[in-house]
Amino acid sequence: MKFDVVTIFPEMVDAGLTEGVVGRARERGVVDVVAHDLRDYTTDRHRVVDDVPFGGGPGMVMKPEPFFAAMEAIIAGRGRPQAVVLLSPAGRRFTQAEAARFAALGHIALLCGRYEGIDERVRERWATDEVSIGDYVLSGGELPALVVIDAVSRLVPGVVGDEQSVEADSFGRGLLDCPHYTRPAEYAGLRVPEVLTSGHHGEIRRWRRQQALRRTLDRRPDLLVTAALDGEERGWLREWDIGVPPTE
Ligand code: 9WO
Repeated sequence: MKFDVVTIFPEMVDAGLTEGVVGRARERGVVDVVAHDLRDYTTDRHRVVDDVPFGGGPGMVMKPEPFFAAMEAIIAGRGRPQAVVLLSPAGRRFTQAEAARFAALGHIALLCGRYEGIDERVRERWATDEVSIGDYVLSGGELPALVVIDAVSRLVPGVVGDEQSVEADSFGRGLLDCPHYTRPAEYAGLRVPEVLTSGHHGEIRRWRRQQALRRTLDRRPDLLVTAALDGEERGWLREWDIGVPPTE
C-alpha cells in the first residue's frame, strides 16, 4: 500500500508512523509512506507556500502552484495515485467503509492544508475525495492524514499480525467490541466474569457476542441499523425490549 502525503510538516507525518504495527509494516515494506515537503516544490528563494486571499479578509491561503508541482512530481516518480484525498472539515465523514475502499485502491495521495485553507483550484484539479475525520477544526490536515493512513494500513493484508483480530475489532462486524480482561482473575475486589475463566469456548463466544450487542445498543444504537445480526442476536434485542431495526 502506497501513501504520498503533501504537507509543510513532513517530519510531523513521519513521526506519527514510526511506532506500532504501521511502523513495522513500513520497515517490512508492506506499507510505503512518503511525506513530501510542500516547500520543496516552490521556486522562490524564500520557499513561500501562502499568499493573501483574493477579495480580502483575515489570514493567508495556500498557493496552488506548489501543490500542482508536488502532484506532478508524485505522478512522475511513484505513479498516479488511485485517489487524491483532501483533508477538510467540509469533507464527507471518514468511516471504516471508506478505509476499506481506500485500502483496496493500493495507492493514495493525501493533501494537507494549513492557514485558512488551500486555493480552491487544488481541490478542483486534483482531489478525487474530500474527507473529514470529525466535526472539529484543527490547525491543519496532518493529524487527519495520520488517522486515515493508520485506519487504511490496518486493513492491508499482513499489516496486523493476526487477521482474526482485525475481523474481531470494533466495526469488523459493524458492532462495538466486547469487554476485555486479563490476569489476575480478581483485582481491587473486581472479578473477571466467570464465563471467561470457565473454559467453555462456545459459551465464551456467545457471551462476547451478547456483550458487544448490549454495548452497541446502550452506546451506539445507530450502528444497529446496518449491523450484520444473526437470529440469536435479533432475539436478544427483542428480549431487551427493543424492536429489531429494519434492515438497511
Ligand atoms: C476549515 C474549515 C472550517 C469550517 C468549514 C470548512 C473548513 N475547511 C477548512 C479547511 O479546509 N482548513 C484547512 C485544513 C486549512 C486550516 C486547517 N485545516 C484543517 C483540516 N483543519 N481541520 C481540518 C480537518 C480535516 C479533516 N477532519 C477534521 C478536520
